Amino acid sequence: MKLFLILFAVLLFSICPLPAQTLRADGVKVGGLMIIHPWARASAGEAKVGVVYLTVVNNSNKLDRLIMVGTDRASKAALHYHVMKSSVMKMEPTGPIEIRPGGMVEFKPGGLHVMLSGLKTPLRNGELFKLRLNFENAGEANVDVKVMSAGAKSAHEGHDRG
Ligand SMILES: [Cu+2]
Repeated sequence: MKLFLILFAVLLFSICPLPAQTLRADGVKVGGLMIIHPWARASAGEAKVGVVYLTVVNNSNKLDRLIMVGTDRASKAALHYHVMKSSVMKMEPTGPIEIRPGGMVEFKPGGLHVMLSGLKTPLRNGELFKLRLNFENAGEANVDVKVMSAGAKSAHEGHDRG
């Protein structure tokens, strides 16, 4: 029975692609902040826009704010969020993102995201590219964004322009 359980666990682990990507306990540390699992979807064809998601955890006892984002990979990077307007999901630029002491902020499909426009080359599944994050207190962080398959439903319906 025990052997069966072990085999089962091994099997589960090997067929589930998620653990290696989402359960990484480590992240990039900057000051009291930790940036976890930055990822983007592969571009559809030659699309010039892209979206980055990530999680910021604030392990300090001071409020911090993400004030700016940037990358050499695109001509522009901006903080965006989704809003419902006349029952249509739209995206809009947002100001600085607060990360409370002991709290965390998740950038994820349908919510906060980093919008890239004017991509110099399309994002390809499996590649990494650099993203800069500037925090009010913690300063600058440079993270590797991992490009994942385009498969999942696009978070970009209702987007007017980059
Ligand atoms: Cu957007």
